[in-house]
Amino acid sequence: LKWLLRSLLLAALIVGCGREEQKQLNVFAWAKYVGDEIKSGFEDEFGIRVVVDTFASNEDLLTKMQSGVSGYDIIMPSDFMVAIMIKENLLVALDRQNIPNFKNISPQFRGKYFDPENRYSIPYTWGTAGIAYDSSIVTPPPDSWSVLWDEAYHRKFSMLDDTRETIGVALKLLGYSVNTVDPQELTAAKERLLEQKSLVKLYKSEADEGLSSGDVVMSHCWSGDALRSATARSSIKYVIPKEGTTQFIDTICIPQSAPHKATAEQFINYLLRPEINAKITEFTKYGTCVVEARNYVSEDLRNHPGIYPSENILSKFESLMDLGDFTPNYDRVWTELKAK
Ligand code: SPD
Repeated sequence: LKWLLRSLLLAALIVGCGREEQKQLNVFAWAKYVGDEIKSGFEDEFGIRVVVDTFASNEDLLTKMQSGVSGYDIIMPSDFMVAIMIKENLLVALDRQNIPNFKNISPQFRGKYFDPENRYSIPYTWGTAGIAYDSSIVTPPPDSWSVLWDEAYHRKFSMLDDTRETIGVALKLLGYSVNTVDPQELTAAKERLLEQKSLVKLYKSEADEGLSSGDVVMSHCWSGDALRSATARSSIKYVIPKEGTTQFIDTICIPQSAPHKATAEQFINYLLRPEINAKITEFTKYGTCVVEARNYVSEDLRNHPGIYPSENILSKFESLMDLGDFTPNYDRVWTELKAK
């Protein structure tokens, strides 16, 4: 009898733990990337609580994942960071049978260089980096990255707190590739950023916040965040400088250390339903990869080229690439800039 009782107790504990494990999904995302409606829709339908923490740069996300004890089930690295994480064996190979809604993803967004068979990543959003500015104050309207070196805007603008993007601005201004591995070009970019530093009010990746509050009049900003701040302050406009820019695809991945892998795949599948995916567009103001979602978004976003790009736009700008062994050189420039 003792043996039977002990077995029953053990079985109850196992079932209990199993259930407990299924009840929470831990998401690590960019700021304002997973809206309350998306979260609560999943929670209500599946009875699983969704907890979202945020990070501000791909490098911060990588550091967290390298520590190996994050507890996150879903992470959202950008393109080049997916390549790095695959190389470092930090991502789970997805079981497509559990993600049948993968079929809803437009061919335009599949098979990109960083994960040619989408074994590890599902595209979540896409966008560009540019300049968001208050058109009632910044005149004439800027058309070049050089406005971010203009003394007239001394401590009135912000730059992204992002190694590759911000070094990328200086590289573009100098006419170089954002993926240069030429040490002299990188040094030239560093010098431009050091010259600029005293003009910069702050380095911040949530650039929409300063623009919406009026704390800054101009920002190096990602497209969706620019659109978000334009909803708060209608005089905000967004421009892609004539020297060119970066475009990115942010993705959804499951880290190797995820405690709830099956639930994570269930969540990914849920996000790829057109009517749910439309809510991502509405909330983040970024372009998404599910074409059918267009039928569910509001009229003003439905024909927005920043949300639904023409066929060629995703090859028009430069994507950040994994620079392999050269990456620490960028990290050193960034550390030096931030320390000055
Ligand atoms: N608030 C959402 C910001 C999304 C940023 N995407 C980052 C791309 C980095 N290359």
